[in-house]
Amino acid sequence: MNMAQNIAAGLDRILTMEVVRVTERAAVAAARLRGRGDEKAADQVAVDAMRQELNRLAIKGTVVIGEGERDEAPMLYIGEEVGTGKGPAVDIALDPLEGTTICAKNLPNALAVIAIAEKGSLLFAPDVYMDKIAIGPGYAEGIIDIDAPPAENIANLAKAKSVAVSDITACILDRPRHTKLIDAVRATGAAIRLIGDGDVAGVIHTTDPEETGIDIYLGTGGAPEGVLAAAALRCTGGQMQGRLILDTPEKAARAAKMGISDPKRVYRAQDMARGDVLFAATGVTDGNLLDGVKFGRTFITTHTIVLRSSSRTVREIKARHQDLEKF
Ligand code: VTB
Repeated sequence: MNMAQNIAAGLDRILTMEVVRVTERAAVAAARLRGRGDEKAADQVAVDAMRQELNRLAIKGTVVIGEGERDEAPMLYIGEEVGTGKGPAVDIALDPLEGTTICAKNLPNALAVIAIAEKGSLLFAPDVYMDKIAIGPGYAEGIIDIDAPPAENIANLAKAKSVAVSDITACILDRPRHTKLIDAVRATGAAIRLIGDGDVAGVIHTTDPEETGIDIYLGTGGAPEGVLAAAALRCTGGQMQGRLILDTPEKAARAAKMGISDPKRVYRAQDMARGDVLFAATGVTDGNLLDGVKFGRTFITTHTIVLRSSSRTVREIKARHQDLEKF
């Protein structure tokens, strides 16, 4: 494939390699503040580091999922232009530290995350809650339904997997708002992994149940995290449905301003992240799929997963950084 055909097929594939540095850099910065009990500080250093590295990429990027609205986030705010400006126009969804609290407490599965897609192809989601359901690849389309009772979704998944319902594990955020959901899942006999934060990782974990022990993700988390997870699922395969929770006139108005005309719409992964998508995540703390950053005496190691939707390639990059000056 020559260069022109390569670009015509979607994102420039060189970006798949370049993007790794962006999440690596953010993860190392955040990892230095693991277990210090200071969410804000850990987030801030990750944001600074990610932004610095992102601005070296040869792209004309626009942040569509970022740290917040311009007035509340001085850096990596929604609408901020990033990259050198000389390169393809792309949309970017990012979370320099997904799981600020888990990083502050030094618990598993904090990540530095980014998704890059062709211009105009990521859902411009307001920072509200999203109801989500997700399973991994290899199942017939339609075996999950966000509007079906949890028992039905779990039974359908168990049947498709040819296992008993009691062999299924659901991942759910540990929140009071999920009391009913948790009771309904427990009543089926399925197991639950309750997570404190980090539902981007929770959704991604459904794509590799043998490794992670998680078969299905259920419940309500952040909408921006929903778009990031959808981008990952577009690359690995798997099914996801999400619906924004616009339960006040203010939220509905905010969503409308962002171009959302049907407030009750169910978005599938391919509706939240369309076209060619790249996704990268580096572990900050040790997790089910990724190791956290390790600080050696003379080197730092990072573990990153890089995914691309058009080829469905899953790359794992373990890097040993010896030029410690740059961190
Ligand atoms: C989740 C989780 C995030 O927010 O989306 C969650 O993935 C949802 O919000 O790590 P609540 O905390 O209000 O439940 C985080 O926990 C933090 O951004």
